[in-house]
Amino acid sequence: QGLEQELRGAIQRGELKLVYQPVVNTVTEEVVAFEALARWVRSNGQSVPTEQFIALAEECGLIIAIGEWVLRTAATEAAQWPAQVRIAVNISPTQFASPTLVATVMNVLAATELDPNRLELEITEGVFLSDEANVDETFRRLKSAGVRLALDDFGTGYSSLGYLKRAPLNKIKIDQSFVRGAAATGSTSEAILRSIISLAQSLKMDTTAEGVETHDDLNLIRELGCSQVQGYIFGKPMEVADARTLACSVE
Ligand code: G
Ligand code: G
Ligand code: MN
Ligand code: NA
Repeated sequence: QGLEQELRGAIQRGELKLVYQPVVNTVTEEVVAFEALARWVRSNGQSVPTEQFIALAEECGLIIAIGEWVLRTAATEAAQWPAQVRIAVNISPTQFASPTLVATVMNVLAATELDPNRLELEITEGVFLSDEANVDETFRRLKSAGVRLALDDFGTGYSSLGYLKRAPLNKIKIDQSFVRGAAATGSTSEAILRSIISLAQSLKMDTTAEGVETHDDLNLIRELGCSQVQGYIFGKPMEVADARTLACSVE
């Protein structure tokens, strides 16, 4: 209750910010994108874990306003980067189901003049639980706008395979639970990784392995043909100024 009331004014008080984590080409090790991740530092100086305030925002409907702020802020920033560096933004299921999502995306693209192809929306399987016709119509309109779509946290939900058929996805982000420690002896993750990557390749989708922290895991996912890596090995979520410097160092 109290926290919800506080979150309500957090945007106006400037308490929300975005940090940016690099996504790197597995082969060239060049930065190809950044994922924008929201942070909330309360007026008392305490940080609220992102999962916690995003869940709260989903429950009380604030996610629409917060999500719009995230999109606008991230797109404004990315519009200043070189053209080959994309920006990925997380879209929660309630936000995706909102009748205003497509208009908001179009509006942000127009205002920032960001190339739609440089905007990647990360959705989770939760999106598919809403009204089917609406969801499919939203996919259709986003696709025709030229925006890219990635399926986040892949492997952790239900019936992922049907969703791959239904949505015009450009990318699968393989959940950290399949990536971290995959190269360790006796790990069963390698077989799962191999299958996901080969499935994505047959469907002409990119893959990002999330949560790569060690050289062993990096080497493994590279051997398996995963196209991109995101993890502490290449960079933690960073402040906007550092992201800009890194983005602008890409040739
Ligand atoms: O960055 P961190 O590990 O704290 O993120 C925790 C969770 O919060 C992740 O699942 C991430 O996808 C989600 N998240 C981070 N930023 C946003 C955001 O701007 N919008 C939504 N919907 N989720 C976000
Ligand atoms: O659910 P989503 O994939 O959007 O969440 C991504 C989150 O995972 C980021 O917020 C980031 O904090 C976290 N993350 C990214 N790379 C690593 C990593 O290499 N190790 C760990 N422990 N967490 C990571
Ligand atoms: Mn994500
Ligand atoms: Na994820």
